[in-house]
Amino acid sequence: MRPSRQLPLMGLLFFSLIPSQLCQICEVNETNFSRLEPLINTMLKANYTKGIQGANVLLTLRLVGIKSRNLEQQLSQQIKDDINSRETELTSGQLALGILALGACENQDKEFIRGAHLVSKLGARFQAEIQNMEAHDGSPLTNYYQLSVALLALCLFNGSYSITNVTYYFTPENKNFYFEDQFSVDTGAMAALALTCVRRNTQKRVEAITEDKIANYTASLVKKIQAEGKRGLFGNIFSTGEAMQALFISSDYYKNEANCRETLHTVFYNISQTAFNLPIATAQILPALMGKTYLDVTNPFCSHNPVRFNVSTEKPDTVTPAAAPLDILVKYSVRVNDTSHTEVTVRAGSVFLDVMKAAQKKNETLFRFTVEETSWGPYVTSVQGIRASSNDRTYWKLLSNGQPLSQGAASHVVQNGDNLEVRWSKY
Ligand code: CBY
Repeated sequence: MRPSRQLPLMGLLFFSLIPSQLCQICEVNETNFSRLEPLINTMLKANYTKGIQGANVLLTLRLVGIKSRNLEQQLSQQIKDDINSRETELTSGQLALGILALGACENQDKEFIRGAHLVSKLGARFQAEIQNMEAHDGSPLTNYYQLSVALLALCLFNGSYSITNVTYYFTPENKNFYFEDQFSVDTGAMAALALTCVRRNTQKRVEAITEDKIANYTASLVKKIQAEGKRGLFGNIFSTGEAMQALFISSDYYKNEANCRETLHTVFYNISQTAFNLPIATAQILPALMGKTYLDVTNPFCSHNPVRFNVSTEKPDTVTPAAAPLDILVKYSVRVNDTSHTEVTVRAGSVFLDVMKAAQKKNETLFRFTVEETSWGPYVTSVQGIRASSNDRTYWKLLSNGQPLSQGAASHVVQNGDNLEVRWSKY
């Protein structure tokens, strides 16, 4: 190749390297890799996830460079089958995660993305979210977490979206960044990642004023994330991985090594307490712990250095139950305007959902309910026939002893004497 042709190539390479060099990464070093083993094992058990719900796990396997050919093939096949068979039912965020997973790093699934025109279909899905906001007082079909993942995937895979819409709808003051006046760190982090991609892509193609606007939104979102920081966590343990990614790319928070130590210390503690026993929870924290962000998905050096973990084939320690399974007694209530109370007996170690089932068995009219499977487990969609609605921003909130749960109905373990409640609420 003649030097004159090499020059632009070198320039391209140089520019593609710059963003990652500006990052202030806080990653686990090799001496501490053993602490991540429970996470890797949870991911490798993810062959129980169904269809598109494995997208987050596949994305992380590829991004982090965990080599497990069987699992990778199995997840990729399930995702493609699901997209083929029920594409129109998939939400914007599900389709976007599917694209990110199938298109992450160099692999053969890219052809499927092209052949099935997934990126232009995602563009239409993003448009439908915006139309819904126009018709329903600013509420999207799903939520801003999903809109942000959709924008991120469109941006990374050269889809089309309108910059005017982005600057109009992604102002950090938009109500969709908040649930009951509480800033959603998960949502803000995902939006900060998407907006950073948009800003990097639009440089020199749009007016400086637009670029400044997007940069300001990102800075403001990151500020709000930091304001939700507590002992190294942002929001809660389940939002911290994605918050770390946002902080890597648009803040100098982790320039301070003490901040990095504090986050890793708390995360390691939570790993030891089995906080990450769902594959999705693991998938959302692992990229950050390995110094990666979702923006690396299309980086030519994506997973260039695959990591080698000593993956144990031993079964993880399970908590040994007391000799005989004990029964426990809990209170359960459903609150709309009035409250319906009951008391049920369930086995020790039962989860919130078991209590709901026991109450339903006792009184179908008062306690009947429906759920929908999500990657975080069942989401309660209706109780007493009253259905949650994105357009009205209504949902069934789960509480224990007056406090909202930080886990879903099938994960939260109940204790003897607990006062459990599902409350008709607005976010
Ligand atoms: N993913 C999504 O669309 C979900 C986005 C998310 C921001 C998500 C948290 C964050 C993430 N990292 O995935 C989210 N939850 C949303 C948007 C919502 C709203 C869903 C409604 C809508 N229109 O989309 C809503 C209603 C505000 C909501 N979450 C409710 C709940 C409660 C569910 C109760 C029920 N009816 O079943 C619950 C249990 C809180 C409560 N006390 O009632 C809840 N969420 C929790 C706890 C969580 C966390 C789960 C943690 C865990 N270990 O199980 C969460 C990670 C998540 C999932 N919600 Co919401 C937030 C956190 O704690 N960091 C994209 C899609 C493609 O997969």
